[in-house]
Amino acid sequence: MIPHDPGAFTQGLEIRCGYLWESTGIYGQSSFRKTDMETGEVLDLFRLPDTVFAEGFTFLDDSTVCLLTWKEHTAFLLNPWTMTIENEFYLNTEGWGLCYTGEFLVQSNGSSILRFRNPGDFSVSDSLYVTLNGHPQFFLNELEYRDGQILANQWRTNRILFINPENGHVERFINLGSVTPASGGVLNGIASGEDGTLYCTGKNWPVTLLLNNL
Ligand SMILES: [Ca+2]
Repeated sequence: MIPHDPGAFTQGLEIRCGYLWESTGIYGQSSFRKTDMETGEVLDLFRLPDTVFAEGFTFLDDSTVCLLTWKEHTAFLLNPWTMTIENEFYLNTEGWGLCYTGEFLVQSNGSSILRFRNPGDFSVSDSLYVTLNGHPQFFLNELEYRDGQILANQWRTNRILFINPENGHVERFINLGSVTPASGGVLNGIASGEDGTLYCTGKNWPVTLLLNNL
């Protein structure tokens, strides 16, 4: 494990270009951060306007980040190196989690539906109804795309779901309850490393877990 800023109300986590990137929420405190993958140190921090509650994000390419807001009906495009807002899209739902398949942005909004959006204009291309053994899975939150699967934190649980993007079936899930730190809030951050290691953290957690062989 590596240290994690316990003041970070984590909403999104992703690894890119050798750094661990993070978004944090709360009105007046929302931020996008570049952190060190080995020490957890915050190396750069962009503070969003006080009127914005930041949510999940994903990289579209090495210099473009798409960042959701919760209820502000806006998705920002950021340059992560200059930490500047370069564009924005209208978002017609609540924004929760986001990942990128290389073709589509995949967005959650706390329901059991994932929306596939075109990265050029944020228009909806398709929707995916997520089920486990036929039962809808609600409160889908932070997302990560890895090896052809969509990984999703399920809000207020310690579960990470592994979802088939073709049919929405949860093919398996893991429960991190036994390794969740005693202090802090809910699990809410999944990032996939190049060697397959999953970096997992949560809202106000003191650590980020490094999980292998999952
Ligand atoms: Ca993620």
